[in-house]
Formats: sequence, C-alpha cells, structure tokens
Amino acid sequence: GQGPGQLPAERTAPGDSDLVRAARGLPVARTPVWFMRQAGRSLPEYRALRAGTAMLAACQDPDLVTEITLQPVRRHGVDAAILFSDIVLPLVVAGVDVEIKPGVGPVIAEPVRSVADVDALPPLEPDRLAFLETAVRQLVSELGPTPLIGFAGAPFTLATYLIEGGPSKEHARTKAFMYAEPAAWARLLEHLSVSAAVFLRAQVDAGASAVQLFDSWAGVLSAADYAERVLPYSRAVFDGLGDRDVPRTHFGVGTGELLALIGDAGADMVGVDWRVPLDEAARRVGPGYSLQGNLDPAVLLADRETIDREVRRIVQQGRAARGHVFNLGHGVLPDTDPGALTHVVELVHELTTR
Ligand code: 1CP
Repeated sequence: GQGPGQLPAERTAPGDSDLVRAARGLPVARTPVWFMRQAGRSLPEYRALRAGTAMLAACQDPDLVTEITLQPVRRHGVDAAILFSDIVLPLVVAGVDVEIKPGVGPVIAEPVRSVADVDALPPLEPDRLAFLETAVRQLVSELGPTPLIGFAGAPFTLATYLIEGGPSKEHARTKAFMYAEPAAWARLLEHLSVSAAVFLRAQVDAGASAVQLFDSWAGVLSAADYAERVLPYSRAVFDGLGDRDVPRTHFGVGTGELLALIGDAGADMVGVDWRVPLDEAARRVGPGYSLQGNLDPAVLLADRETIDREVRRIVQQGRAARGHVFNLGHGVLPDTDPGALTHVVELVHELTTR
C-alpha cells in the first residue's frame, strides 16, 4: 500500500508529472529540472537544423518546432519540454513587421510611439494559429509522460520591444510612454494581454501541460509602478486561461523587490533569478507558491566543482519552498557546454530522489 507522502509506482500522464506536481506543491519522486532556452544555440544539433532558416520562419514550421523542442529532452533527459517559439510570435502572426536579427534579438520596423500606433496594432486572430496547434499535438504525442510547457511574453516585456523598436537596457522610452501616455499605455497592455491569452489558450487546448509567462524585463520597474501599471494586465493573461487546469509559472529577471507581486498576479509558481536565494525568495512570495530557479547561467561556464557546489546549495535552499522546479535564473548562454547541462540534470535527480 501507499503510505502518506508516497507516490504511485508509475505516473505516466504529463498532467501528473513531477513538473506539474512541484508547481502545485504536491509531493514528487524527485525535483524536476529543465532549462530556459534549453533548445537553442548551445546545441550543435540545433545549429545544424536551424541553418538556412530564419528564426521566425522556423517558429512557424510545425515539424521544425517539434524536432527542435525535442532535442534537449533527448539529449539532457530534462523533465519538461518548452515549445520552441518566441515571445514576439503573436505579434508576427498578427501581422506586425518584426524580425529577429541574429546576435541582436527582435527588431520592430515601426515602433509604437503614439496613441494612433497603439490603435493600429492588428489583433491576433486565433484561426491563424493552426501551425502552433499542429506542433503542440505532434509534440504531446512524441513526449509521452514528459510535459510540454506552453509560454507567452507578458504585456510589459512585449511593450518594451514594441516601444523601443528592439532590445534595450534602460527601457527609458518605454517608461516615458508609460508615464506620459497612461491611456495609450493601458490600451497597449490590454491589447498585448489579449493576444498573450489567445496564444496560451491555443497551446493549452492543443495539449500543453503547464504555462509560463515571461516578463523578463519587469525588474526595471519599482514595485509601485509594477503593481499599478503592469500587474493587472499580466493577471488578465492568467485569467484568460479560465478554468484550464494547468499550473502557471510567472518569471522575470531582477524581480527581487517584486516577487510577492509576481506571485499575486495569478501564478502557482514564481520564477526567481540568481540574485535572491530561494529560501529568501520563499519568504518573500509567501506559502502559497512554488519556486522555479535559480542557478546563474554563467556558473555553467565554470569548473565542475563550482557547478556542483552551486547546484547543491540551490537544491538545499529550494526545500524552503512548498515545491521547487530546478532551472537557471535566466536562459542558457549560447557558449554553454551541453555536457554541463546534462550533468546538472543528473546531479539534481541524484540529490533529490526519494
Ligand atoms: O537565431 C537564433 O537562434 C535566435 C535566438 C533565439 C532563440 C533560440 C531567440 C531570439 N529566441 C529564441 C527562442 C526562445 N525565445 C524560446 C525558446 C524556448 C526555450 O526556452 O528553449 C523562448 C522561451 C524565448 C522567449 C524570449 N524571447 C524571451 C523571454 C525569455 C528570456 O530569455 O528572457 C525574450 C526576452 C525573448 C526576446 C528575444 N528573442 C531572441 C533574443 C535574442 C531575445 C532577447 C533579446 C534582448 O536581449 O532583448
């Protein structure tokens, strides 16, 4: 029989996987681990498959998406796949002129600088997401018990690209627009929350077992501005999932001062970068949330001894949370040795197998 806290011998449904269970604060067989940007330039098989295809074209090809998404699962034995896509894809599909420039990132041909620009943004029509549904269905059938994470970019982080016209450090234009044009700002974030919800619903309805909302750059805001001018729109994205029964992860970089708010926006699990230790992060978010993180991606460029020490520390500090999904604090750096990633998966499993 099963004692308290013990698990059934076999769990084969992705909806009952360790990733989903940890995100909900349920007992797990071992701490699940995956890596943000696990599919990407650190893998030679990715570079080979992507050769000759532009990033945004690759994201709209269901067979390429399926294969690229599966590569890190096969190679590293991670506990989750994340759909190969990009946060700007809903804009692209809606018809906004966006390009992903190699070595730069998303570049917007006509940045949003006025109320009229906001009103001219085309809506995302769900019937243009057939390619996404095909990719997700193929993936779910290939992945078997391994859950697929669907994702979207949060309204604020997408707004930074639309307003700045591309990647930026200070996001000064974004903040200026937010302060100077509050009505247009509200309309822009509302628009982006609707398209993010459409994008997430398509993935979940096609079979994704969990979702993550990436608000990568939210950490540039004060807690007061975040709470008043951003959080309601991220909450609207999660609310847009309705009663779809998938755990929700909410992630940003440099969000130490925002962690409680990030949880409060409607998350089951809060993503934490390397700046705040997980035991302290658990205190900041409070008891109702699991944590995901938080190895500094740069540590993977160091020696094995350093990697192992940091992994052990994070596994230990993660026990302070009601559930822990091991991950990096941000995406895999392109020159990471893939062997280091495989090693981290093995070590986390070894340290946490009950
Ligand atoms: O030419 C290439 O190979 C392009 C590099 C690349 C890749 C592999 C980009 C351009 N996006 C992606 C895939 C991607 N983007 C995934 C795939 C799934 C996985 O994690 O394996 C995901 C989840 C994203 C999400 C994404 N795109 C975020 C949020 C996560 C994060 O890293 O903070 C952000 C901010 C982007 C914008 C973006 N797209 C690409 C780049 C280089 C950037 C960042 C640019 C910047 O610094 O602002």
